[in-house]
Amino acid sequence: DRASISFEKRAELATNQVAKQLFEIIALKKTNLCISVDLTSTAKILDLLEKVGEHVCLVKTHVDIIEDFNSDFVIQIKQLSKRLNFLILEDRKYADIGNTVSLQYLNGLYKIGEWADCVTVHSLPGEGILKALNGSTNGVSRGVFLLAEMSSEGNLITPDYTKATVEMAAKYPDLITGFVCQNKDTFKDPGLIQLTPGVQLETSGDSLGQIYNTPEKVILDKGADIAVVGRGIVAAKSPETQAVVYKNALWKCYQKRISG
Ligand code: 5FU
Repeated sequence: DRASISFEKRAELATNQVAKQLFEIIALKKTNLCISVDLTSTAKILDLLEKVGEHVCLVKTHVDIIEDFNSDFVIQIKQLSKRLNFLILEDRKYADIGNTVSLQYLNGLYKIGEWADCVTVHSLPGEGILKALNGSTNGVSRGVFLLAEMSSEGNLITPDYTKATVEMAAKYPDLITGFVCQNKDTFKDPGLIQLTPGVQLETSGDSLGQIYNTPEKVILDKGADIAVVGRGIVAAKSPETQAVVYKNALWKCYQKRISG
């Protein structure tokens, strides 16, 4: 099963170029930690990434919460991503008809397609949404993480919806980087990445329905390849120290997992 295969080997099995790059970065930097930088000022985001960027493989953004978004921010985060060797995932969770999503992806204030290596997408509207994001902008490969499950309490995703989402993804091997999901049985393809949010050491949830699991639980029981940590790091007294704590805990679990 995919969870027992090394990230090096899985890089060779990936059909989406972003998935391949991500597997390679994970193996090289020995980190399967994704930081969710849910901050509302560009200075705070860049300052945080300067400190934690070397410890993560992926940086997840929500650009529409930033108060002072501007083109210089894009230049700077791209420079950081090159220097510290991480990819950028914009967690936009597109969920409209293909034509609208294509406009949202390439236009408006954020022009996400120009700078995000990959984006999150809901399967809800059907395949047109994947046709709209056809896998490259300006000749650079792009990727999609499809939402197959969510971490929040009472979400309306059913097992049938999850299964149909995985089947939809199989038709777009060049585009799909992986799934945002919560369980190891959700998909089998070792060339795809399981990205799992809802990870924290301190607490089991928040007041708005988020559900947390520990690094051990998500990597060893739930099959996560990359764990997404937001407030567990961002709200810590020393985000840098805490990033190292999560990085080491997650990596230890991965090593245990592949050693059988
Ligand atoms: F698709 C999902 C999901 O199922 N749960 C999530 O929590 C995405 N997320 C995102 O991960 C959410 O939008 C936050 O940006 C992040 C989790 O942040 P936290 O501070 O670790 O709870």
